[in-house]
Amino acid sequence: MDKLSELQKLRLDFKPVLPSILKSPFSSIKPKAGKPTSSISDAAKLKEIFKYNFGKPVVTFAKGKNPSLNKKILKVGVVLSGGQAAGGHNVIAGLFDGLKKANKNNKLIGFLGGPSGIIDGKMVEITEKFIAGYRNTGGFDIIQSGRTKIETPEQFEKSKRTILSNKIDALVIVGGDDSNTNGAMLAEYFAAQKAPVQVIGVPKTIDGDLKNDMVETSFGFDTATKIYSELVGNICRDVNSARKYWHFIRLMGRSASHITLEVAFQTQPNIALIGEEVLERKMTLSQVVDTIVETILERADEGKNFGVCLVPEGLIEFIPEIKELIKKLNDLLATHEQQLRAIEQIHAKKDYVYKILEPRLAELMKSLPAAIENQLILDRDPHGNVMVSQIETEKLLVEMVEKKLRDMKKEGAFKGKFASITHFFGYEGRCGFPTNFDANYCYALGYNAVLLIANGMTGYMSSVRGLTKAPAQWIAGGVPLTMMMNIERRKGEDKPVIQKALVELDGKPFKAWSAMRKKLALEDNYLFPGPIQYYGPASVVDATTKTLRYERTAKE
Ligand code: FBP
Repeated sequence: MDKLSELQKLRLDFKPVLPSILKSPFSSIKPKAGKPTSSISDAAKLKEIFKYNFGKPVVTFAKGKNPSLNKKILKVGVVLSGGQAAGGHNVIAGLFDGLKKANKNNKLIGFLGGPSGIIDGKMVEITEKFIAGYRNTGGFDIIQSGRTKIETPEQFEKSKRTILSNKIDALVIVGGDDSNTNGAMLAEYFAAQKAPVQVIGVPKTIDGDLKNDMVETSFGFDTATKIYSELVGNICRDVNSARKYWHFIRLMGRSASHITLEVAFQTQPNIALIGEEVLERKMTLSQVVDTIVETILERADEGKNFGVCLVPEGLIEFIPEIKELIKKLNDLLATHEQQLRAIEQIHAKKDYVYKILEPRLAELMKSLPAAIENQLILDRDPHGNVMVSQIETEKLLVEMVEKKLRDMKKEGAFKGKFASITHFFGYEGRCGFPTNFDANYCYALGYNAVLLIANGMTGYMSSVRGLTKAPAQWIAGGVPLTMMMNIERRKGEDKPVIQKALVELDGKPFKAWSAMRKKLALEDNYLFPGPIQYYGPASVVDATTKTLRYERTAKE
């Protein structure tokens, strides 16, 4: 039996390229601080909550003598939090190599199974031998992940105990917006408790919704969108060959439609719905269905009873009437948690929910297919988010499109045929071998986090920028977590959170898509990106996402 595939063996030897600035000895890299920062909004409230960490400056590393570098031996803990994203293992490899470069006696500890590993004190020391088998590989299996939120005073206290009793100097939290929000809370807690523990975040999520000027993309987005693009491209070719089905493909990405937009650029399907546009235009569910039907009819008129429609998994949350329903359900599920937990049968749970909802919203809920109703009242994740990956929006849309076309057929308004196939591409995009981009980016993020720690920073996110350039030219530094925050309603309460970056309708990527979509709806200009390539010409193996190229060329 083989232990490793040929590609596995080859990828272990890939040497990530560090930004040039990070290659110097640490004592020759100086942090340059910018001006004090604020938050996205709600500055006064956030200043009150984050008394110790609010307003810190953005930091960029530059060449120069650094006499204030912390030379003491460091013990750093790392945790992988939330959904998997390709490159997590390289963050750990970058951390490990950075720590050993600073001092061979430095230690890296991995908390097992996500944040619960910190609470429960479950950990493992990461050694050269241990990390060797994981370099440049996908997945989070080196120390696994989890979605526990460190929330209650007891959990904060237990986390502090684990960290102090193990003499850990700094904690690196690799996570998305919610996990990094948790990181900001921990940094503040440690500061308030006078516990000498630094907290540094690393931007992870395939969803691509943790980004701003200083954090150009989260890791994993590049690999996930390339994997989905290969699959969608293959379906486009099948569609174009068989010419008999409409494929409705739901793509992961939580609330934001960045993944769908990027896959649309890479494959040029006939329809790509963008949740943020649906919200902005306040489109009802039946209006969304109408726009799909319009394209189906136009294509049928040309004898094309086939096509590809991309559906972002978060679409359902953006349809105003359903958004209102979900918002209400979020509050009610939190306030009636115990009562609902005591009810076992799903139909009884639904009856209970109908009674506590306003009649108008109860009627709306009853009008949805039973499966969708059930999915809407599923438990929220520990951060209070609806688990949109469990809601089969593509099936809801197909059901409604079919009904509309049946009615039109009876009236003689539709003469074509409609046969559909639904898909959901989600989990298959999260653990592939990281692209060269993600392998380099993650390694740099981990390595850079060590520099932030050695320079005494806390409450910062590791930031590596200038990503459309070659890795050697990337800029490294840190961005204060509070700078990305605002106050939002979660589980029925106002909470400080890192704001999700949604698709901006006046941004270059969306504008580029809206300029091309009319033509793509009718013509069949499908693109077939094929599988990720790791070896070959730079135009193929090092290509960043189109989203990043559109966004950064708009700004540079
Ligand atoms: P993160 O935000 O934690 O990175 O999660 C990303 C994601 O893959 C979403 O796209 C998806 O909706 C969700 O995780 C699925 O969660 P789970 O893995 O708990 O089923």
